[in-house]
Amino acid sequence: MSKSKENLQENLCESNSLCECEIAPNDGKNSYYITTPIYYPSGDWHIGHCYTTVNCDALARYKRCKGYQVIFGTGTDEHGQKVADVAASKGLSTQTHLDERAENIKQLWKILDIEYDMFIRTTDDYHCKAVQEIFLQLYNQGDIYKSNYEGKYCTPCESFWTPAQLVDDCCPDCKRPVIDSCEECYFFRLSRYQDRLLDLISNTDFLAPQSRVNEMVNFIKEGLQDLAVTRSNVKWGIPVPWDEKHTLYVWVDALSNYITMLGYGSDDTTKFDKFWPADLQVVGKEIVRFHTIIWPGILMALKLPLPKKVYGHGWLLLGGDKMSKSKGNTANPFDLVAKYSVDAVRYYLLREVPFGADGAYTLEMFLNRYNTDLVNTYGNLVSRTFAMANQNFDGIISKDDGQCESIDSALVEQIENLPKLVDEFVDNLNLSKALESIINLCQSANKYIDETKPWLLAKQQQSKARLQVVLYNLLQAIKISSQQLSPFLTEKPIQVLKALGFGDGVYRLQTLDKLYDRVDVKSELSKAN
Ligand code: ME8
Repeated sequence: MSKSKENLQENLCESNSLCECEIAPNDGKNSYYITTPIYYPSGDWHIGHCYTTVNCDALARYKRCKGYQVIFGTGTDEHGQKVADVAASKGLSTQTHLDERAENIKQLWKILDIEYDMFIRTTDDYHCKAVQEIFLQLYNQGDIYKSNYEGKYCTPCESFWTPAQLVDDCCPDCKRPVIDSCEECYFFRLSRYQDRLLDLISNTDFLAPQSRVNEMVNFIKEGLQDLAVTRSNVKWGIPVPWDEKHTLYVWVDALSNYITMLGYGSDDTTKFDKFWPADLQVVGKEIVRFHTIIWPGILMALKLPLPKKVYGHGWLLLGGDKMSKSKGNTANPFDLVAKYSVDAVRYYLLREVPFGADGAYTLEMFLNRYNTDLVNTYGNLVSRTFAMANQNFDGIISKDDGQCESIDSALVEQIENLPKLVDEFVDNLNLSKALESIINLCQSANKYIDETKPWLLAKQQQSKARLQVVLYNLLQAIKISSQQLSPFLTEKPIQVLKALGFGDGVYRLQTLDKLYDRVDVKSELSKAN
């Protein structure tokens, strides 16, 4: 376990944490394997990559808190002509370019507090070797055969298309022109698995959200073609072991990462035996087809269990008219974290756009979300309550049974209901709603302050006991909301939990710096312009 992971668990546990009681316990099965796509190191990493990864990280953290043994896997997809071309255009060797990009994304995950357990690079030796084993097995059992490919090829997407799939004679994915391709290559007998794939997608929960199912069903019903899975003119790829003038075409190589990362095809399959099949594979909607048709097709051929769920989330739209070149750096995640904090960036990515849907990213929306929810609601609740508890009780507040009033019960009920509510939202992968419900509790607690007027109670000696009840309830709201926030936001909620000094039913507050600084949106926007 990494140091930071240890600290997190410790802090959570010390503070009567999620893992002990507040998150509903797990369902008896104690392993959980979650993956992101492995990303192409062809351009700069942007907040779209962070979107998937932060969401998976929050889920992984949540599951760890519930007591699951989690493997959260991510990595980089390093083969293909495109990366080789990008390296060449920078005057770098392909390997040098890839090493730099992999280091850079690890740096990004570090500043975003992404606690991955496995990071795979498809140029890793163990992966290349395992992929060759997989390919050989598929060939030996007749799932791979050699033939001539004649059709259309999109070089930027590295995708083969049939003429019927083209849109206006262009690639249906990127809309760029395709070239005629005629070459000898190896094919995967995907057509063999058509009926089973149709059944999988139409009749099970394999693909979510439901809105993506129809498109895949229609695609399969049009008839699945066998798939060209090697190229003969791409040098930067894994060679076909028995026919080295062919290299494996990206998808068989890339998709296999999800099992080679666990040791499949190596001498040590302990992790694979324990963690496969994956519980959740999260991908952007543009690669749902690869993950719900080609990937299960390959697994069926290998006679391996299928992932329990593939979730195709929507896109953060970065190219809206508000994003101009001169503003480009505002969407640079390194800059965003440095300027506005890791909590701010994670919060935006988890809260703003419901997971299945598309949504725009703008600096303005990002800053407003931060100001409204983190500064004005959560941060403000914590600072007001800490200030009053310190002023009136030297920061030591215990539960006083006598003085409960009807205005307290609604807040107490909301506090008690929150863990279950969050749990249900997380189960449905609705992290945005989970966060909304936590911030709602903070809003209610702020309203409770306005209504109970603790500053007036503080003025009279005879209302001191009542003031104590009010502050205790507020600290409970802070404790529960911070616990619930801690898998999502990695910085401040943990500090708050520590500073609450909760033990044996008593809060012994410690010093706590201001959580979040309000940002002047207008001036930030004008600086960015
Ligand atoms: O497709 N909004 O890699 P890739 C939301 N190597 N998510 C986004 C996004 C956006 N604007 N932009 C990127 C590949 N993503 C392959 C995958 S897996 C075996 C191989 C996220 O670098 C989203 O998860 O193009 C998307 O699917 C992925 O990055 C694409 O990353």
